[in-house]
Amino acid sequence: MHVKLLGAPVQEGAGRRGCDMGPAAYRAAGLAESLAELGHDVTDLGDVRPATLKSHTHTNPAVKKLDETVAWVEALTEAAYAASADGMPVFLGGDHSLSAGTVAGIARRAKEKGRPLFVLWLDAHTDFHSLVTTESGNLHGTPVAYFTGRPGFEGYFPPLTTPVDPANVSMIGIRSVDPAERQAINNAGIQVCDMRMIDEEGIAVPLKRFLNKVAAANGLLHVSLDVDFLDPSIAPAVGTTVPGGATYREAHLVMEILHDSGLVCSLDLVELNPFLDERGRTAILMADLAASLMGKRVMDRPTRSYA
Ligand code: DIR
Ligand code: MN
Ligand code: MN
Ligand code: MN
Repeated sequence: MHVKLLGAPVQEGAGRRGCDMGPAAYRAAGLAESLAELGHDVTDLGDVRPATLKSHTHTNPAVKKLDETVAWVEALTEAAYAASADGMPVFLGGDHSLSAGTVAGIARRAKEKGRPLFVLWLDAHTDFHSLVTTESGNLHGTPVAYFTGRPGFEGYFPPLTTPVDPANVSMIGIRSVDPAERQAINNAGIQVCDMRMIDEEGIAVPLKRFLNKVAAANGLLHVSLDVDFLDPSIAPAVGTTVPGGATYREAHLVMEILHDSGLVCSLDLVELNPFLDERGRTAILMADLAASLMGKRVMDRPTRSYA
């Protein structure tokens, strides 16, 4: 597989500074080298640069850093579209607002390839606010609403050419949902596997259910991995820790099953804030999880064993 690393040093969507150091931390953690060791052809395309700033003012006074976020989403949409012509783009974040761009660009590419795009959202949060409903004003809480075509972005974010069908989105690991998001998620019909479901069913069952749906539709799958999907005890370097997250083995199992599925076309690694890390441990864990998704394993197994 030709893996293309693209740095997306976006920090304006998060409430704390430091996510702009994420791409450098993944490089220091040896992500490129560990993927190359697995036999992949790895190219580091360097960092994406934001588009030219345009000035917008939103009627919701809570909204923060709108112009900066729009400039990133614009540039990342084009970068994701270009990089997904062939090979597998891996976006090194950067806060989660970057996924408004990466998913929009990948969706445009999938449509050209005649394949439906599915999105697996691994996160403590649903990130389903619109510019109107966000209370914190941190735009990393909005990407899923944008790329599924939820109203409330027109005139600010780049016009969306190819919205992702909300029925093709699955969220796993969820444990922090704001009231406005809860209502909008239910209306949109997005599948949410919250931590209680994981406690009761295990993490593999809902994941395999979703992957079977992707495979049956001959779909492509974009994976968006937020550091706060993980329990803060193993992944402290994130601005929005929420207790009760995925364990070390649950997270690796998800990645291993994703690898076996052969369905993943692109990946976001988001919300790593190296300023909050402990000697790089969160960066190293995220890089190890990416390696599991790209085929690192203990013992060989037949592929597509998820069915
Ligand atoms: C909260 C926290 N729902 C907000 N969101 C996120 O600010 O909208 N934290 N995405 O990572
Ligand atoms: Mn997120
Ligand atoms: Mn989150
Ligand atoms: Mn949120």
